[in-house]
Amino acid sequence: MTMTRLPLTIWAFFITAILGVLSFPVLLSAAVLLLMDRGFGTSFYMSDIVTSSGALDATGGSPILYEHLFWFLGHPEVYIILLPALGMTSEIISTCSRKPIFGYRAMIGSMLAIGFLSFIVWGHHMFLTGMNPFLGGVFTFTTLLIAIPSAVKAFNFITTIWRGNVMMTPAMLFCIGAVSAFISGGVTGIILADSALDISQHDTYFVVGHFHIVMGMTAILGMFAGIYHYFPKLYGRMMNMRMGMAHFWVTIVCGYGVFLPMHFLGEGGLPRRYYENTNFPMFDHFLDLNILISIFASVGVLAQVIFFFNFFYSIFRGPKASQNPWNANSLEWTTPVEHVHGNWIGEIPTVYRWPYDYSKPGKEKDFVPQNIPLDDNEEEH
Ligand SMILES: [Cu+2]
Repeated sequence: MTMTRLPLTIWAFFITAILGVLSFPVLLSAAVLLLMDRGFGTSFYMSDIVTSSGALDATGGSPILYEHLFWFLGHPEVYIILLPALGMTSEIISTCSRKPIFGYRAMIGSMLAIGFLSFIVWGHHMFLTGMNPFLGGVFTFTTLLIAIPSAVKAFNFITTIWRGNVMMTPAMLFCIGAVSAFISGGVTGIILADSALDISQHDTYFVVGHFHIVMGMTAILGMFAGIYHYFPKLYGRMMNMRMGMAHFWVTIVCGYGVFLPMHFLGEGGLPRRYYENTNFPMFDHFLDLNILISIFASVGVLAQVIFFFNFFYSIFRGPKASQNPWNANSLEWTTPVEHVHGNWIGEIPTVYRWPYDYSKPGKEKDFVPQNIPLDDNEEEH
Protein backbone atom coordinates (compact mmCIF):
# COMPACT_ATOMS: atom_id res chain seq x y z
CA MET A 1 0.00 0.00 0.00
CA THR A 2 1.39 3.42 -0.93
CA MET A 3 1.17 6.33 1.50
CA THR A 4 -1.47 8.06 -0.65
CA ARG A 5 -3.74 5.03 -0.31
CA LEU A 6 -3.63 5.11 3.49
CA PRO A 7 -6.88 5.91 5.29
CA LEU A 8 -6.79 9.31 7.02
CA THR A 9 -7.26 7.58 10.39
CA ILE A 10 -3.89 5.88 9.91
CA TRP A 11 -2.31 9.14 8.76
CA ALA A 12 -3.63 10.79 11.93
CA PHE A 13 -2.25 8.00 14.15
CA PHE A 14 1.10 8.24 12.32
CA ILE A 15 1.43 12.01 12.83
CA THR A 16 0.26 11.64 16.44
CA ALA A 17 3.04 9.12 17.04
CA ILE A 18 5.64 11.54 15.67
CA LEU A 19 4.34 14.28 17.98
CA GLY A 20 4.52 11.93 20.95
CA VAL A 21 8.08 10.84 20.22
CA LEU A 22 9.25 14.44 19.93
CA SER A 23 7.36 16.01 22.84
CA PHE A 24 7.22 13.51 25.72
CA PRO A 25 11.02 13.34 26.21
CA VAL A 26 10.93 17.07 27.02
CA LEU A 27 8.47 16.46 29.86
CA LEU A 28 10.64 13.58 31.05
CA SER A 29 13.69 15.86 31.05
CA ALA A 30 11.73 18.51 32.96
CA ALA A 31 10.80 15.89 35.55
CA VAL A 32 14.43 14.72 35.85
CA LEU A 33 15.56 18.31 36.46
CA LEU A 34 12.81 18.65 39.07
CA LEU A 35 14.02 15.49 40.82
CA MET A 36 17.59 16.87 40.78
CA ASP A 37 16.33 20.11 42.34
CA ARG A 38 14.34 18.30 45.02
CA GLY A 39 16.84 15.62 45.86
CA PHE A 40 20.34 16.52 44.76
CA GLY A 41 20.78 20.20 45.54
CA THR A 42 20.75 21.58 42.00
CA SER A 43 18.91 24.81 41.15
CA PHE A 44 17.41 24.50 37.69
CA TYR A 45 14.08 25.89 38.83
CA MET A 46 14.88 27.59 42.13
CA SER A 47 16.46 30.94 42.70
CA ASP A 48 16.95 33.15 45.77
CA ILE A 49 14.60 31.09 47.90
CA VAL A 50 14.49 32.17 51.52
CA THR A 51 12.91 29.95 54.14
CA SER A 52 12.60 30.34 57.91
CA SER A 53 16.03 28.79 58.27
CA GLY A 54 17.66 31.30 55.92
CA ALA A 55 18.49 31.41 52.22
CA LEU A 56 18.79 28.12 50.36
CA ASP A 57 21.97 27.35 48.45
CA ALA A 58 19.96 27.32 45.25
CA THR A 59 20.74 30.23 42.95
CA GLY A 60 20.42 31.10 39.30
CA GLY A 61 17.48 28.87 38.44
CA SER A 62 14.13 29.95 37.10
CA PRO A 63 10.69 28.52 37.82
CA ILE A 64 9.67 29.88 34.41
CA LEU A 65 12.01 27.30 32.85
CA TYR A 66 9.71 24.60 34.18
CA GLU A 67 6.76 26.30 32.49
CA HIS A 68 8.66 26.44 29.20
CA LEU A 69 9.56 22.75 29.33
CA PHE A 70 6.10 21.75 30.48
CA TRP A 71 4.30 23.64 27.71
CA PHE A 72 6.77 22.40 25.09
CA LEU A 73 5.12 19.08 25.79
CA GLY A 74 1.76 20.59 26.70
CA HIS A 75 0.78 22.16 23.42
CA PRO A 76 1.71 19.25 21.09
CA GLU A 77 -0.12 17.07 23.63
CA VAL A 78 -3.34 18.88 22.68
CA TYR A 79 -2.94 17.53 19.15
CA ILE A 80 -1.84 14.12 20.38
CA ILE A 81 -5.31 13.95 21.92
CA LEU A 82 -7.12 15.67 19.07
CA LEU A 83 -5.64 14.26 15.84
CA PRO A 84 -6.78 10.61 16.25
CA ALA A 85 -10.34 11.87 16.77
CA LEU A 86 -10.11 14.05 13.66
CA GLY A 87 -8.68 11.13 11.68
CA MET A 88 -11.54 8.80 12.59
CA THR A 89 -13.98 11.64 11.93
CA SER A 90 -12.67 11.94 8.34
CA GLU A 91 -13.15 8.23 7.85
CA ILE A 92 -16.65 8.04 9.28
CA ILE A 93 -17.93 11.23 7.64
CA SER A 94 -16.83 9.97 4.21
CA THR A 95 -18.33 6.50 4.76
CA CYS A 96 -21.61 7.79 6.17
CA SER A 97 -21.99 10.52 3.52
CA ARG A 98 -21.29 7.96 0.74
CA LYS A 99 -18.87 10.48 -0.77
CA PRO A 100 -15.10 10.59 -1.22
CA ILE A 101 -13.40 12.65 1.46
CA PHE A 102 -13.04 16.21 0.19
CA GLY A 103 -9.39 17.26 -0.15
CA TYR A 104 -7.58 14.06 0.88
CA ARG A 105 -4.12 15.54 0.34
CA ALA A 106 -5.14 18.82 1.94
CA MET A 107 -6.28 16.83 4.99
CA ILE A 108 -2.84 15.18 5.26
CA GLY A 109 -1.07 18.48 4.64
CA SER A 110 -3.19 20.18 7.30
CA MET A 111 -2.39 17.51 9.88
CA LEU A 112 1.34 17.79 9.08
CA ALA A 113 1.13 21.59 9.33
CA ILE A 114 -0.76 21.40 12.63
CA GLY A 115 1.83 18.91 13.91
CA PHE A 116 4.76 21.14 12.92
CA LEU A 117 3.20 24.37 14.21
CA SER A 118 2.25 22.73 17.51
CA PHE A 119 5.95 22.80 18.48
CA ILE A 120 6.44 26.55 18.04
CA VAL A 121 3.41 27.96 19.86
CA TRP A 122 3.93 26.91 23.49
CA GLY A 123 4.52 30.48 24.65
CA HIS A 124 0.81 31.31 24.23
CA HIS A 125 0.28 29.71 27.65
CA MET A 126 2.82 32.09 29.14
CA PHE A 127 1.98 35.57 27.87
CA LEU A 128 1.67 36.84 31.45
CA THR A 129 4.93 35.40 32.78
CA GLY A 130 6.75 38.65 32.04
CA MET A 131 7.78 37.51 28.58
CA ASN A 132 9.20 40.08 26.18
CA PRO A 133 6.23 41.59 24.29
CA PHE A 134 8.05 41.01 20.98
CA LEU A 135 8.36 37.31 21.79
CA GLY A 136 4.67 37.37 22.74
CA GLY A 137 3.98 38.75 19.25
CA VAL A 138 5.92 35.88 17.67
CA PHE A 139 3.93 33.29 19.62
CA THR A 140 0.71 35.10 18.71
CA PHE A 141 1.67 34.88 15.03
CA THR A 142 2.57 31.18 15.06
CA THR A 143 -0.54 30.33 17.08
CA LEU A 144 -2.85 32.20 14.73
CA LEU A 145 -1.25 30.32 11.81
CA ILE A 146 -2.77 27.10 13.19
CA ALA A 147 -6.18 28.54 12.37
CA ILE A 148 -5.42 28.02 8.66
CA PRO A 149 -4.94 24.20 8.57
CA SER A 150 -7.71 23.87 11.18
CA ALA A 151 -10.11 25.82 8.98
CA VAL A 152 -9.08 23.72 5.95
CA LYS A 153 -10.01 20.59 7.90
CA ALA A 154 -13.33 22.04 9.09
CA PHE A 155 -14.28 23.08 5.54
CA ASN A 156 -13.29 19.67 4.16
CA PHE A 157 -15.44 17.88 6.74
CA ILE A 158 -18.42 20.06 5.85
CA THR A 159 -17.93 19.82 2.07
CA THR A 160 -17.68 16.02 2.38
CA ILE A 161 -21.11 15.94 4.01
CA TRP A 162 -22.49 18.52 1.55
CA ARG A 163 -25.12 16.89 -0.72
CA GLY A 164 -24.06 13.46 0.48
CA ASN A 165 -26.43 10.53 0.83
CA VAL A 166 -26.06 10.79 4.61
CA MET A 167 -26.54 7.74 6.87
CA MET A 168 -27.38 9.16 10.30
CA THR A 169 -25.76 6.48 12.43
CA PRO A 170 -24.74 7.31 16.02
CA ALA A 171 -21.11 7.41 14.77
CA MET A 172 -22.04 10.03 12.15
CA LEU A 173 -23.91 12.12 14.75
CA PHE A 174 -20.88 12.07 17.03
CA CYS A 175 -18.68 13.11 14.09
CA ILE A 176 -20.91 16.08 13.33
CA GLY A 177 -20.77 16.94 17.04
CA ALA A 178 -16.97 16.69 16.99
CA VAL A 179 -16.72 19.03 13.98
CA SER A 180 -19.12 21.43 15.70
CA ALA A 181 -17.01 21.45 18.88
CA PHE A 182 -13.80 21.80 16.86
CA ILE A 183 -15.18 24.94 15.22
CA SER A 184 -16.90 26.57 18.20
CA GLY A 185 -13.97 25.86 20.52
CA GLY A 186 -11.44 26.92 17.89
CA VAL A 187 -13.01 30.33 17.37
CA THR A 188 -12.43 31.40 20.98
CA GLY A 189 -8.83 30.21 20.59
CA ILE A 190 -8.29 33.12 18.23
CA ILE A 191 -9.04 35.48 21.12
CA LEU A 192 -6.74 33.67 23.56
CA ALA A 193 -3.94 33.37 20.99
CA ASP A 194 -3.67 37.15 20.86
CA SER A 195 -1.19 38.27 23.52
CA ALA A 196 -2.99 41.62 24.01
CA LEU A 197 -6.52 40.17 24.31
CA ASP A 198 -5.24 37.34 26.49
CA ILE A 199 -4.30 39.79 29.26
CA SER A 200 -7.95 40.12 30.31
CA GLN A 201 -8.87 36.45 29.76
CA HIS A 202 -5.81 34.74 31.20
CA ASP A 203 -6.53 32.36 34.09
CA THR A 204 -10.28 32.99 33.91
CA TYR A 205 -13.09 30.55 33.15
CA PHE A 206 -12.97 31.73 29.53
CA VAL A 207 -9.86 29.58 29.09
CA VAL A 208 -11.52 26.60 30.76
CA GLY A 209 -14.53 26.92 28.44
CA HIS A 210 -12.35 27.29 25.35
CA PHE A 211 -10.07 24.32 25.77
CA HIS A 212 -12.66 21.92 27.12
CA ILE A 213 -14.78 22.50 24.02
CA VAL A 214 -11.97 22.41 21.45
CA MET A 215 -9.85 19.68 22.98
CA GLY A 216 -12.06 17.81 25.44
CA MET A 217 -15.39 17.72 23.62
CA THR A 218 -13.90 17.26 20.12
CA ALA A 219 -11.66 14.40 21.25
CA ILE A 220 -14.33 12.66 23.32
CA LEU A 221 -17.08 13.01 20.71
CA GLY A 222 -14.62 11.72 18.08
CA MET A 223 -13.70 8.82 20.37
CA PHE A 224 -17.37 7.87 20.80
CA ALA A 225 -17.80 8.10 17.02
CA GLY A 226 -14.93 5.65 16.63
CA ILE A 227 -16.37 3.25 19.19
CA TYR A 228 -19.85 3.19 17.60
CA HIS A 229 -18.35 2.82 14.12
CA TYR A 230 -15.78 0.10 14.84
CA PHE A 231 -17.78 -1.83 17.45
CA PRO A 232 -19.04 -4.39 14.89
CA LYS A 233 -15.43 -4.99 13.84
CA LEU A 234 -14.28 -5.35 17.44
CA TYR A 235 -17.00 -7.65 18.79
CA GLY A 236 -18.85 -8.97 15.74
CA ARG A 237 -22.12 -7.51 17.05
CA MET A 238 -24.04 -4.26 16.58
CA MET A 239 -24.68 -1.62 19.22
CA ASN A 240 -28.22 -0.37 19.76
CA MET A 241 -28.90 2.61 17.47
CA ARG A 242 -31.60 4.30 19.54
CA MET A 243 -29.53 4.22 22.70
CA GLY A 244 -26.62 5.60 20.67
CA MET A 245 -28.77 8.50 19.46
CA ALA A 246 -30.01 9.25 22.98
CA HIS A 247 -26.46 9.11 24.27
CA PHE A 248 -25.38 11.58 21.59
CA TRP A 249 -28.11 14.17 22.10
CA VAL A 250 -27.84 14.30 25.88
CA THR A 251 -24.03 14.37 25.69
CA ILE A 252 -23.80 17.21 23.17
CA VAL A 253 -26.46 19.37 24.85
CA CYS A 254 -24.86 18.87 28.27
CA GLY A 255 -21.36 19.39 26.88
CA TYR A 256 -22.28 22.79 25.53
CA GLY A 257 -24.44 23.43 28.60
CA VAL A 258 -21.39 23.02 30.81
CA PHE A 259 -18.73 24.82 28.79
CA LEU A 260 -20.57 27.59 26.92
CA PRO A 261 -21.63 29.51 30.07
CA MET A 262 -18.01 29.36 31.28
CA HIS A 263 -17.07 31.88 28.59
CA PHE A 264 -19.44 34.39 30.20
CA LEU A 265 -18.09 33.65 33.68
CA GLY A 266 -14.61 34.29 32.33
CA GLU A 267 -15.68 37.51 30.62
CA GLY A 268 -17.02 38.56 34.01
CA GLY A 269 -13.60 37.99 35.52
CA LEU A 270 -14.20 34.76 37.46
CA PRO A 271 -10.76 33.18 38.01
CA ARG A 272 -10.17 29.49 37.37
CA ARG A 273 -8.60 26.99 39.79
CA TYR A 274 -10.59 28.03 42.89
CA TYR A 275 -12.61 25.50 44.84
CA GLU A 276 -15.12 28.19 45.78
CA ASN A 277 -15.41 31.95 45.60
CA THR A 278 -17.57 32.67 48.64
CA ASN A 279 -14.92 34.97 50.10
CA PHE A 280 -15.29 37.26 47.11
CA PRO A 281 -18.77 38.85 47.19
CA MET A 282 -18.25 40.43 43.77
CA PHE A 283 -18.65 36.96 42.23
CA ASP A 284 -21.91 36.18 44.10
CA HIS A 285 -24.09 36.97 41.11
CA PHE A 286 -22.32 34.21 39.14
CA LEU A 287 -23.72 31.56 41.48
CA ASP A 288 -26.83 30.81 39.38
CA LEU A 289 -24.74 30.17 36.30
CA ASN A 290 -22.44 27.88 38.27
CA ILE A 291 -25.41 25.90 39.56
CA LEU A 292 -26.71 25.58 35.97
CA ILE A 293 -23.30 24.26 34.91
CA SER A 294 -23.38 21.70 37.74
CA ILE A 295 -26.84 20.50 36.65
CA PHE A 296 -25.72 20.06 33.04
CA ALA A 297 -22.59 18.25 34.23
CA SER A 298 -24.59 15.83 36.38
CA VAL A 299 -27.08 15.02 33.61
CA GLY A 300 -24.18 14.64 31.16
CA VAL A 301 -22.54 12.07 33.41
CA LEU A 302 -25.82 10.15 33.69
CA ALA A 303 -26.01 9.97 29.88
CA GLN A 304 -22.76 8.00 29.92
CA VAL A 305 -24.61 5.27 31.81
CA ILE A 306 -26.68 4.73 28.65
CA PHE A 307 -23.44 4.30 26.72
CA PHE A 308 -21.85 1.86 29.14
CA PHE A 309 -25.02 -0.22 29.31
CA ASN A 310 -25.28 -0.26 25.50
CA PHE A 311 -21.60 -1.15 25.16
CA PHE A 312 -21.51 -4.09 27.55
CA TYR A 313 -25.00 -5.36 26.70
CA SER A 314 -24.16 -5.33 22.98
CA ILE A 315 -20.92 -7.25 23.46
CA PHE A 316 -22.97 -10.23 24.63
CA ARG A 317 -26.52 -9.66 23.34
CA GLY A 318 -26.24 -7.29 20.36
CA PRO A 319 -27.54 -8.55 17.00
CA LYS A 320 -24.81 -10.32 14.99
CA ALA A 321 -22.98 -7.96 12.64
CA SER A 322 -22.26 -8.68 9.00
CA GLN A 323 -18.69 -8.46 7.76
CA ASN A 324 -19.08 -4.89 6.48
CA PRO A 325 -22.19 -3.34 8.06
CA TRP A 326 -21.51 0.25 6.93
CA ASN A 327 -20.51 -0.73 3.36
CA ALA A 328 -17.10 0.82 3.98
CA ASN A 329 -14.07 0.64 1.69
CA SER A 330 -11.08 0.40 3.99
CA LEU A 331 -9.22 -2.86 4.37
CA GLU A 332 -10.27 -3.77 7.91
CA TRP A 333 -13.81 -4.41 6.68
CA THR A 334 -12.58 -7.20 4.35
CA THR A 335 -11.49 -9.36 7.29
CA PRO A 336 -13.81 -12.19 8.37
CA VAL A 337 -16.26 -11.51 11.24
CA GLU A 338 -14.56 -14.18 13.35
CA HIS A 339 -11.13 -12.94 14.36
CA VAL A 340 -8.38 -15.12 12.85
CA HIS A 341 -4.64 -15.16 13.35
CA GLY A 342 -3.04 -12.79 10.83
CA ASN A 343 -6.42 -11.06 10.28
CA TRP A 344 -7.11 -12.65 6.88
CA ILE A 345 -7.62 -16.27 5.92
CA GLY A 346 -4.99 -17.13 3.30
CA GLU A 347 -3.27 -14.39 1.30
CA ILE A 348 -3.02 -10.82 2.55
CA PRO A 349 -5.16 -8.76 0.14
CA THR A 350 -3.56 -6.43 -2.40
CA VAL A 351 -4.52 -2.76 -2.24
CA TYR A 352 -5.43 -1.18 -5.56
CA ARG A 353 -7.07 2.11 -4.63
CA TRP A 354 -7.60 4.69 -1.88
CA PRO A 355 -10.35 3.98 0.68
CA TYR A 356 -12.72 6.75 -0.44
CA ASP A 357 -14.20 5.43 -3.70
CA TYR A 358 -17.80 6.07 -2.65
CA SER A 359 -20.52 6.71 -5.25
CA LYS A 360 -17.95 6.50 -8.05
CA PRO A 361 -19.59 7.12 -11.45
CA GLY A 362 -19.99 3.99 -13.57
CA LYS A 363 -19.93 1.62 -10.58
CA GLU A 364 -22.74 -0.73 -9.73
CA LYS A 365 -22.55 -0.20 -5.96
CA ASP A 366 -21.94 3.06 -4.10
CA PHE A 367 -18.68 1.74 -2.63
CA VAL A 368 -15.57 0.04 -4.02
CA PRO A 369 -13.35 -1.62 -1.39
CA GLN A 370 -9.60 -1.11 -1.58
CA ASN A 371 -8.89 -4.72 -2.64
CA ILE A 372 -10.91 -4.44 -5.90
CA PRO A 373 -8.60 -3.86 -8.91
CA LEU A 374 -9.07 -0.80 -11.11
CA ASP A 375 -11.05 -1.34 -14.35
CA ASP A 376 -9.22 -0.92 -17.67
CA ASN A 377 -10.49 2.59 -18.23
CA GLU A 378 -10.76 3.58 -14.57
CA GLU A 379 -8.57 6.32 -13.12
CA GLU A 380 -7.32 6.37 -9.56
CA HIS A 381 -8.53 9.32 -7.51
CU1 LIG B 1 -1.41 25.62 23.63
